[in-house]
Amino acid sequence: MNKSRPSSIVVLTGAGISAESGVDTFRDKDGIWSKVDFREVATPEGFAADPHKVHAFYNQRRAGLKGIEPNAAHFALARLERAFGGAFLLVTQNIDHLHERAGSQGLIHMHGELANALCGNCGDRRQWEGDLSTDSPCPACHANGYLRPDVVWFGEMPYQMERIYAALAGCDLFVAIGTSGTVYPAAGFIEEARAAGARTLELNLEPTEGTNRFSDAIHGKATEIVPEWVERVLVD
Ligand code: BJW
Repeated sequence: MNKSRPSSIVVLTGAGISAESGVDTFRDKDGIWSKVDFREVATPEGFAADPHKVHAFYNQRRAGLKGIEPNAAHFALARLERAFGGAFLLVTQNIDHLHERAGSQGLIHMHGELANALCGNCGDRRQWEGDLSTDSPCPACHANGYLRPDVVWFGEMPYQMERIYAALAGCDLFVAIGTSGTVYPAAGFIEEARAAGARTLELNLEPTEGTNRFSDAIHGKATEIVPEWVERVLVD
């Protein structure tokens, strides 16, 4: 295994990096999917069946964004992006804005952004801070009933996949942080990175089902292990 300083890093983050900021994860014991059926709120079919329920679910989570702050792990990744001399891509599955608020700049929100609305009629996408409802007219095409949260539901294609796969094909270090590795295509990124000959590292509270697929793993709270790892990369 090549332990020399990496020249191209791809970092994938999941809900666990925001957990210590007070954002719920999905599959932990008290996670979001233990309280709500994902088929009802996170699929196009669920939205078609009951848009009021889906809007209420995301309106509540959007309102919750106002009270949260980035934590030491978000700040550490922003510092890595600024201070690392090589190629760096941060890909997040999270729909919160904590990476940006910590100073990350070039990141990809592959599962969309909670603070954006998407029009299912004209494709307009724009920042949306308040509630969405079935009566909200699209500011671009003025059609009623088409606005939805700009998030990627099951069965939908995540964003910017070509750019992500290109970065994975050229990276020599892939790091997955705070993700259970159960949702594809993100769960398959490690195989892409391995096929490119990259070293792979899992940083998570506890071992995931896929831990053995990584060449290295460090387990603990993101606010502790991510800043420590970033400092090691930058001094190496
Ligand atoms: C800490 C911590 C601390 C806690 N410090 N760590 C069968 C086989 C293969 C694939 C499929 C299949 N059947 C269906 C599919 C495809 C499907 C899929 O993968 N399903 C699986 C569940 C099997 N995927 C899709 O549909 C995707 N699209 C797709 O495949 O497109 C191609 C296609 C298109 C058209 C037709 C067919 C195919 C889209 C997936 C969209 C996922 N969307 C969600 C909701 C987004 C909006 C919202 O937030 O409501 O995204 S689901 C949810 O899961 C959310 C997350 O981004 C995603 C990943 O969750 P994450 O981040 O990993 O969270 P957790 O909770 O699972 O894990 C948290 C981790 O943190 C844990 O490990 C903790 O230990 C750790 N942790 N505290 C460090 N303090």
